[in-house]
Amino acid sequence: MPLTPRELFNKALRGEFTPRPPFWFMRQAGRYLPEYRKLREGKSFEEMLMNPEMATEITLQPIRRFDMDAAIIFSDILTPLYGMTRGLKIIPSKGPVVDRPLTSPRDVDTLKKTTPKEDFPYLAESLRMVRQELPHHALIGFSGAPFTLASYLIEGASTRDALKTKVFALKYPEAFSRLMKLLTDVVIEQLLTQKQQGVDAIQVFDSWGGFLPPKLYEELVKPHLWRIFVHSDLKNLPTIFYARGSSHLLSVLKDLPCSFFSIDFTLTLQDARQIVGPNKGLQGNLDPSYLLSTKEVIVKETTRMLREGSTHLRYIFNLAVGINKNTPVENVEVLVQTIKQFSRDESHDGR
Ligand code: 1CP
Repeated sequence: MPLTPRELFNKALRGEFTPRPPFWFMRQAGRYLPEYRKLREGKSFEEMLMNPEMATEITLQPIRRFDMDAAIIFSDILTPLYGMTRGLKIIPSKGPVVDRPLTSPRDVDTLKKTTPKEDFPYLAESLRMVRQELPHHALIGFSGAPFTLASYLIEGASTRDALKTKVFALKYPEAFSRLMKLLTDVVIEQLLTQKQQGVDAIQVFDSWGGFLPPKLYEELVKPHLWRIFVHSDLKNLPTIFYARGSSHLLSVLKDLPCSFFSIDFTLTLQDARQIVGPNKGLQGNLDPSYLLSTKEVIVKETTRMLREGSTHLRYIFNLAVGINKNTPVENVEVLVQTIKQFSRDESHDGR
């Protein structure tokens, strides 16, 4: 009997032999899919996010089309922030915007600690519905990392450099630490809720963590991540940590007690492996720009990467950053077929 996608995914999480590496794509649900754009017409992002039937449909769309091994729940890293701050909205041409960003230590005290049960019950309900519809695919839950969430609250929008966040942390270390503690509590509860709904793994996204130099990352961020990953109720759940633009941070991150690191395109899988050692899993790291090129280029680079990654058993194929919204779906199909046809050499001595 061939393995189900869920079995394949879980075997790779445990470091067991699989005929090929499992795969999913960051931002696999969303704007490059015509069926997503159709459903999105005339609705706000929040209307879709907060409606479990719609969130379930959007989560399933890429699986129906491409049969990835894992689905990632359609939600957002900003979900716990809606009840926490005023006027958070996603504006289609601009991204997230917060009405009153944090500018002083006292502003931290105005934040309300949100809980999944009271403030975003739709997340658990969406997961319950997806889990029911998709028993044979892996399901991934996720949250933003505390630093990235802090940056949205302080910058008030997407950031090019996290400058305001860094200055806030340097000028007001005590208030910043309070903010990070609060966000860490919120993240932990969000992850526990997702675990209760039977997710196979969770991924924590530190999308703006790469703006910090190693020393600041180690002092200001790492202790909070540590608290997440050693939480007694999260310990037996596989955890994937992703910090975008973070090759300079990997030697600081390497002993974090997570199971996998998701690697962006600022280093090769081989170099990442050298840094993190043999016992951590790696996920990544095709630059999604390839998907806007040609079939031949996609097949060639994907095959090369599959060979590079799958010398080791704890490997999940993924993109380096989220899929671009202008990606032709035919090119994603080429990528998917290339991965599905790949066969790991049975005789390899990967660990
Ligand atoms: O149609 C639209 O306009 C909405 C676009 C969209 C989508 C599809 C947003 C708004 N969020 C999402 C879903 C989403 N976001 C998922 C689940 C779907 C999937 O991956 O298939 C996930 C995992 C996220 C995670 C997310 N949201 C991150 C981390 C990932 C990364 O790329 O680093 C970040 C930074 C966000 C914030 C966010 N949400 C949406 C926007 C436009 C943004 C801003 C991104 C930015 O600040 O550049």
